[in-house]
Amino acid sequence: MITALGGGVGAAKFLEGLSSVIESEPLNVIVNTGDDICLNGLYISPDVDTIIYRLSGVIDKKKGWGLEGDTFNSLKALERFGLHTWFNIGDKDIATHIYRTHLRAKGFSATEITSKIAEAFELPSNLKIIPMTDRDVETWIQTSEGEMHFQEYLVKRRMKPEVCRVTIRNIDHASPSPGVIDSIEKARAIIVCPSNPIISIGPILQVKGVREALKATQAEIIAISPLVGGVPLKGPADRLMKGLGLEVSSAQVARLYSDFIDTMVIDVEDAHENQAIKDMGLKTLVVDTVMSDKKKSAILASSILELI
Ligand code: FO1
Repeated sequence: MITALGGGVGAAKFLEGLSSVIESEPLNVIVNTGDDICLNGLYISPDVDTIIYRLSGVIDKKKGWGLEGDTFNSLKALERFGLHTWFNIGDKDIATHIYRTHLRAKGFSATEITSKIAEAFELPSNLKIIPMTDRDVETWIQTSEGEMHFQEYLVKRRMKPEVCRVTIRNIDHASPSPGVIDSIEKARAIIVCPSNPIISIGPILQVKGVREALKATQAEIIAISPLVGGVPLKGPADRLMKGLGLEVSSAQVARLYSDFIDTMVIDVEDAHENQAIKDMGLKTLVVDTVMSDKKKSAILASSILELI
């Protein structure tokens, strides 16, 4: 069994390649839920949905999130009622959020709901998507213009306000969901996807017992930097790292994980950081990490599997 930790567009792309090269070996994906938001009464779990949509082949490839060929008529119609319309929920995508909200009202947990959604999208049976916790947690960003939900910062405010602090609300009460610790303890390898270290991987590491389990596991742990040439290909990793007073580099990403990973994978454009990462006592792999298509993410996944 291989276990992956991730969230967002970069993780989904990498997992698409990984799932194509592992054949039928079980792959458990522990997914960030800090990006979750309740808008207009609907519960949305963007990272979980992005990974399910990508792995079941229905993702909007151009955007990297949402469903291929979706339209936005219902969103437009909501304007009449003065509801939130800044978060682009498509007409087909909304069905997933209605289903999640319906199941929550019936008392199902995030883990149960995620597995039902994955089943409905006919995810291959060796792939298991596990939300990091069944607790409701939310990532909030303190900025120069006040505190706001991460999605508001990312989508509504287009990452414009300056970041001062990141808080994962309710994380102190978050226990790992069933299967999380087991997936870490029993894996032959664990891959930290090329996801934002602050708001995608960071929340997973803050769930009670997860970091300790990663330190204790016998599994080989390999992390992939989401930075290429010192910048993220998508998203606010650089702004968040800078805002928290961290150097924006793959070496810094490695430093954030150095207490539990064995190997750091960095892009060829960041090869000059190789020695600094080795000096932390880590192994390194310097390869092309830009996943411009499924073939390239499969090549990246294969080169990582060769390390195991
Ligand atoms: N990202 C955007 O940049 N703009 C959007 O309007 C948007 C809507 C959206 C709806 C459903 C969903 O599952 C994801 C959506 N995303 C959108 C992506 C999401 O905000 C981010 O990719 C992740 O939360 C970052 O990890």
